[in-house]
Amino acid sequence: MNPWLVSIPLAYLLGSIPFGYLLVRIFRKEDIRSSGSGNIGATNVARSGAKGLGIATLLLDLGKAYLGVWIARHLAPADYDLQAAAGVAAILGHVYPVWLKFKGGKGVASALGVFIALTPWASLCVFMLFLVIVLLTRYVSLASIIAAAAFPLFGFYFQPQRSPWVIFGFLFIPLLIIAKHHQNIQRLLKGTESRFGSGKATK
Ligand code: NKO
Repeated sequence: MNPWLVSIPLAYLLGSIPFGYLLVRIFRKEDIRSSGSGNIGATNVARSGAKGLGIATLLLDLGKAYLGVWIARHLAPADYDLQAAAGVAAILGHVYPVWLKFKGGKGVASALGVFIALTPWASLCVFMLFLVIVLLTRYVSLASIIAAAAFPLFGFYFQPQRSPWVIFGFLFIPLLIIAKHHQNIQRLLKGTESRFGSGKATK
């Protein structure tokens, strides 16, 4: 069987597991989509008052995407293109999950999982950048946007392969993340974005 036919749907399905939604539904009997920013990501889960569930969401969203790329690598170890394509499929699953009428998350934690699998050093760099911006501004969304925008610089520096799939993955995933933050960008410009830990949240 062609490893692409197995890896790509599997990566999408793994990516589409909405852990933030599920954890809040199971442990708090609430719909995270009607709280705070309405996002199903780790930040909004933590913002809703469930710090532990927020951390679990971060790790599970990161892990599912990492696993999608990992499976592709084990089915076809020499095919880095397939790993990049599986990474894109995992992100599409997270952002457009069939289970939630294609309305998923913003792809930040999942992208970190994909990029840790594809290019660990570049991921460490964007993660450090992310941390610095969160510590300085307490805007998770701003840190996500800047880390996403900076990713291609680090990705192409640390990853010598320049195939169409790699170029597409390294540019498309960050662009999708930034596009999914359009409401956050508007709030940042208006000065109404909620800072992490302030307890405030607007939809
Ligand atoms: O609810 O709209 P919100 O304020 O929640 O949420 C905005 C937020 C959405 O994302 C998340 C996931 C948060 C994960 C935080 C820790 C992960 C560290 C990620 C660092 C690097 C990101 C790299 C992107 C690579 C292209 O933004």
